[in-house]
Amino acid sequence: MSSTLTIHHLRKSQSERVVWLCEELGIPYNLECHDRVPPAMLAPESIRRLHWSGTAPVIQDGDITLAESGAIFEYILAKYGNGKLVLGPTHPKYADYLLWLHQANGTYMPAVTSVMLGRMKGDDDESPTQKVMQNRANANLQAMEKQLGTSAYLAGDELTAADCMSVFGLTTFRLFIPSDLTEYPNIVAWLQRVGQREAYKRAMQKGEPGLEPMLAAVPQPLAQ
Ligand SMILES: N[C@@H](CCC(=O)N[C@@H](CS)C(=O)NCC(=O)O)C(=O)O
Repeated sequence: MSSTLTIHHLRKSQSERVVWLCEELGIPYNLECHDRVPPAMLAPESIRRLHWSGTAPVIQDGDITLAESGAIFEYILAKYGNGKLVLGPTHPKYADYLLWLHQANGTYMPAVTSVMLGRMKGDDDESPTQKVMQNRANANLQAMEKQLGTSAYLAGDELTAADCMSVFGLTTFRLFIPSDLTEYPNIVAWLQRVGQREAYKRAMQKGEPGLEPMLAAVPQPLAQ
């Protein structure tokens, strides 16, 4: 089915989340995949031309070009979602939904990215700045582990957009900074549950053919 909505996906990046979101919603979209440019593995010119941010994801919809995962999620959910994957203010899990919808981009991924950049410039993991950021990421993991001990998904027993936003930070993101999730069995069970979803499988096959989804506690190979 033809669509005015185009997702620009940078391979091995957080833009896989938007592909997954659209597959869960069952809406038509066009997918354009872009490859990272070595050696720095940044976005190619084809992404930079689209939006001043120079980062993925970017979507185009008619005259609109939009970047920033959170903004893109809100746009797609409001415009095409028909209420799917969203919890409203009267729902008992509304606050959980909002927290986990924003936690990955607001805290977890920035903290892990900061640790990764610190390591790249040779900072000792025991340095105060590295420890602050590592502790922040760990607090997120501990809270997520606790939450997933109470329900199958982050905001109840049904998948919501909060899960679609959060999974990448625990899966493909580990290509860039390996981490062992053995201490977090509820998180690993949630990743496995996500991996069984047909929409997730389709999204990963379309966006990341050849990459085995990194759903295990210690996926192999981790480093690339
Ligand atoms: N806050 C932005 C971050 C986007 C971002 O940093 N995307 C990365 C992919 S994981 C990217 O495009 N990196 C390539 C580059 O910086 O050149 C969002 O959530 O969309």
